[in-house]
Amino acid sequence: MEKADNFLAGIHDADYEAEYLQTRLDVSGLINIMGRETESLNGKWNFAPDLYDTCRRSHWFKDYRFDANGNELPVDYDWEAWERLTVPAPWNLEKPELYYFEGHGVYTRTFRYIPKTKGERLLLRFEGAAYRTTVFLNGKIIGTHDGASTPFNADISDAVLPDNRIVVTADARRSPFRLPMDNTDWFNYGGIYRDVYLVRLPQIFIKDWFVRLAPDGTFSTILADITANAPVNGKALLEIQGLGIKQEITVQNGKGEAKISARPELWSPENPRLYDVSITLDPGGAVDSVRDRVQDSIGFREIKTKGQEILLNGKKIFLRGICVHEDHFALGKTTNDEIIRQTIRDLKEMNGIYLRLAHYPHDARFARIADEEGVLLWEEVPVYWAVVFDNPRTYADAENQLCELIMRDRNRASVIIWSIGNENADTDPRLAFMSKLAQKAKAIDDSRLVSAACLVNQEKLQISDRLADFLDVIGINEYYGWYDPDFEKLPKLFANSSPGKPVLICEFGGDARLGQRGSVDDLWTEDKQKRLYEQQVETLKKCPYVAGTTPWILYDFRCPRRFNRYQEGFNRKGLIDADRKTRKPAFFVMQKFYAEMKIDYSSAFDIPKNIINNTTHDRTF
Ligand code: GCB
Repeated sequence: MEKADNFLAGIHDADYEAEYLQTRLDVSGLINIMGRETESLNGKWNFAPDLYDTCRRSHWFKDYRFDANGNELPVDYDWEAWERLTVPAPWNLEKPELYYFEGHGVYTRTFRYIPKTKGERLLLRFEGAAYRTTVFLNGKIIGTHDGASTPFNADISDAVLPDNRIVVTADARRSPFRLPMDNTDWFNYGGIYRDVYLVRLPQIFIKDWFVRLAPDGTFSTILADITANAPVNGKALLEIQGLGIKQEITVQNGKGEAKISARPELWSPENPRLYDVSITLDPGGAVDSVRDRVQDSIGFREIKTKGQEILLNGKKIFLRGICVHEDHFALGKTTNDEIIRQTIRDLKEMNGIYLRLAHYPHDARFARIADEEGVLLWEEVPVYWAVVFDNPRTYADAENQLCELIMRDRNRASVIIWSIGNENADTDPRLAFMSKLAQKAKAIDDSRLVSAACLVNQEKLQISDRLADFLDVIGINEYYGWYDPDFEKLPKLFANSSPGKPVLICEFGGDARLGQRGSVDDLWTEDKQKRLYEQQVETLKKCPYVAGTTPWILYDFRCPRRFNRYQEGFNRKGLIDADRKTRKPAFFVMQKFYAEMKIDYSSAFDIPKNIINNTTHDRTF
């Protein structure tokens, strides 16, 4: 009997996981699905917690219930009899018994599939599942993905049948080797908590496209790169409505690029102008495939630094922002358009234009809605605290998550900064790890800034982190007046430092339990938090190299490290309660500060005279 048929064999195999790691669902297979038609697999899935990972050890997914003679075997699972959980949702909020569950879980459901066109490929797509996910279809291993917050997909064309059973194992254990590692200041939600869907694709299709304004200071060139799923030779047609662009692009070996002269209206918070972009691929006569066509709405803007300033479309900008976690009192890490739009309304009420999406990639809808709403974004990978920086596999995981995020969002004008980490001590292994990540981000995206939220050098009381040499913008987290009660260190820190680059204060703040009152010296009160914010903004606004601020944090959020009488399982540094409605007084301190910091960049659209006439759209340089 082959091992796969013996449902008991795995219990003696210490290395049982190896076979699931042979096919990785990583960035190399990731497909840009923006604007494509999808068929949702959301809904109720059967689920069982599987603490000992028996599904993978004993090959439950093969559904081997009878031996060759038809005898029923004593298998330990029963798909249909299992309880039904909602997908997408973190399992923790589905049932009280699962609240602190951090183990393996098994999900399963069935679906029907009938091909619609000849040669059609079928893609199975997950927008986010935590942390290590192994996917099986009709008894076959499809592959394994690592990372809790980035999308992954698999081409299941060769495994799909009219009637299908999909089995997904999710391993949400924390580990020092994972990203995030085992100690974080947020809740470790598990399971399939973002959308799952099918996408039908022609045999030859556009796997990825990257369309942006050339970051050359002239605002007059659009760059486009396209990649097909196979090394075809043919052509593609790029159309941009509203600019009159119809540009033919030669595709060779599956790749094509164009440099197009154009003068789009520039995207900005005040004018979030998006253009309808479409690309049609003609894979050449040799291939009998339906022509693939993708569509997207894309904004064109330039983000740069000059000395200690950040320039949006050539004009100095102060990033009036705040941090936000993806954590909702009822839905946890699952989100929807309305939650995102409300977050943006709250930001705008505070006179803000910028959000730090901490500390991992948020749902893909965020950047799409931010594009429409004119909100600038900092997006981050979970290289958080004491990562095992000298482990090559941890690095490979970090780089993969970064690349998946960049590939997902690099057509979004709203995203202006890739953050490669948060509060990591300045050691040699960390420098090697994170400088490589910074270089990677630059290599695959020339149209954004790279940053990280760094620690202050407390010994020197200085902004001096060796990673800064690899960053465009230095992010700093400082908690003067809270973790370090000596607020006077903040002005000293600024006076002691000459970073030579723009600095973003990525975090400051302190906890306040909603409704808790007291003197300005009583911790946990709204009064103390308000005073702390007043002190902070007075100091921050005088520092010439501070180019923006994102205090910690917009809403209170769940955190299993926080159990004093005011916290009760939540980090209470929000300016708005966990109910996402009730404002604390410090909210209005930021509102006032940001009203003062509004910079008029309406003149950002003044285009240098010498390029005004250069508006032909029909040629490639
Ligand atoms: C930090 C971390 C953030 C925490 C915050 C806090 O420095 O970056 O993840 O939640 O402080 O509240 O302590």
